[in-house]
Amino acid sequence: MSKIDLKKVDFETLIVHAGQGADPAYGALATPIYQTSTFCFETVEEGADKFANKVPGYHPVYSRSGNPTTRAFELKCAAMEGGEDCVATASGMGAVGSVMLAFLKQGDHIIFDNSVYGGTDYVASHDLPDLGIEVSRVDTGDLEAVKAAIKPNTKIIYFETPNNPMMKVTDVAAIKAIAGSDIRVVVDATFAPPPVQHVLALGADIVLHSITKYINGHGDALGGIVVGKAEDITRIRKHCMTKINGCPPSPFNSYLVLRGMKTLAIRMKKHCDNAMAIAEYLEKNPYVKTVYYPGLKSNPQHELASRQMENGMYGGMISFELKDDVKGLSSFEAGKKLLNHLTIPAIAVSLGDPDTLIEHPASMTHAGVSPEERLAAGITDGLIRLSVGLENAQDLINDFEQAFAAI
Ligand code: LCS
Repeated sequence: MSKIDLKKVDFETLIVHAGQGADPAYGALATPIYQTSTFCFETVEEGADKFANKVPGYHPVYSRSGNPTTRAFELKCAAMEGGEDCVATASGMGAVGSVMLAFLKQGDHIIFDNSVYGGTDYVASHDLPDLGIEVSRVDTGDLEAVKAAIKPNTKIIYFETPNNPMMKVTDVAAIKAIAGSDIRVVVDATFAPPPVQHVLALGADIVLHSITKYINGHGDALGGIVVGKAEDITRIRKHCMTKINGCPPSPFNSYLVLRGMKTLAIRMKKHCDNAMAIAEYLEKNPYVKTVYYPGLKSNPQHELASRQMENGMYGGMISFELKDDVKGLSSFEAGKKLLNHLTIPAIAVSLGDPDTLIEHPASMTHAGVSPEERLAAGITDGLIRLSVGLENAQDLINDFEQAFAAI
């Protein structure tokens, strides 16, 4: 383990070293991939003691409940978020599902933001009600509506900030003040991981991420994490992640994420700088009706975003909508042409990759959300979502220029 006092160093240093150090076996600097399903005991007594947690230190017994490569990844993520502990999962949805099953039972109530990732929306609209869990959908940007939705059986308030795909920012501290100590505030911060924001410090009880996105950052592994108080994380790990969900990440994927996270600080800065340049370009473009990016001064949530997000960074995600009369085409038809003419962005879902990705939420990430719910959340058929990559910003702008010209 690293000897550095992580409390005394900047995030740029912390993210390189946290959770890692010379490996105890041979001193390897890069954390080895412990590609094993099980771990041997010298004696029956040692096995029994390890299962009974009577052995000090980290002592994995079976890779579903613990693996040294995955543990290094978890410890790095706990340090990244400033939380007591972390549990890693095989995907972001594994993290979402494990939190739900750990803290909700039949008859409980959860307040969900009215606009979340399509997969999470399915959990709120179908899976939880099927289990006898009451779900209220409210706009968590409307604090009075959140207050009014609270019931005696409310256990969780759940939202993404910024949210997928509208970039709506929810005031974490204000929601926690409404929730009080009995209701857990669970925040999906996938769209803006540290160092862009630290939602536990703002008052969230639990933060989760799809690390498939920025945290791994290379578009080559799925994964999820949940960070919070040690007691909560133990409950999620023991009762859900390792049991009913059974969804640990593979040691190889944990290794990939550890590798990717070494550059998280510099990658996020570049994603944010590029996104700001492109949002400003799109805002001035005569064919664009609206740009959704909290970094823009014209964004109605810019002041809140500036309080909640750090060091002038607002994330690398932008959504925008074209005007309805672009060369005689509807916003949707013009948008399709624009995407088909771009040469640098890949037409693909997911986000947070080095490559710029562009997609159409209504037919892709949010196709499973009902048209009424989509419209209520602002997801029109003409909305386009852009995950700004690490390429040169001017190259991306030039590509947009030629694609707009070709519509
Ligand atoms: N939370 C958010 C905010 C997400 O955007 C996603 C996936 C998940 C959770 C689930 O994570 P996964 O299981 O995929 O690791 N979002 C996707 C998207 O916008 N395009 O493709 C996947």
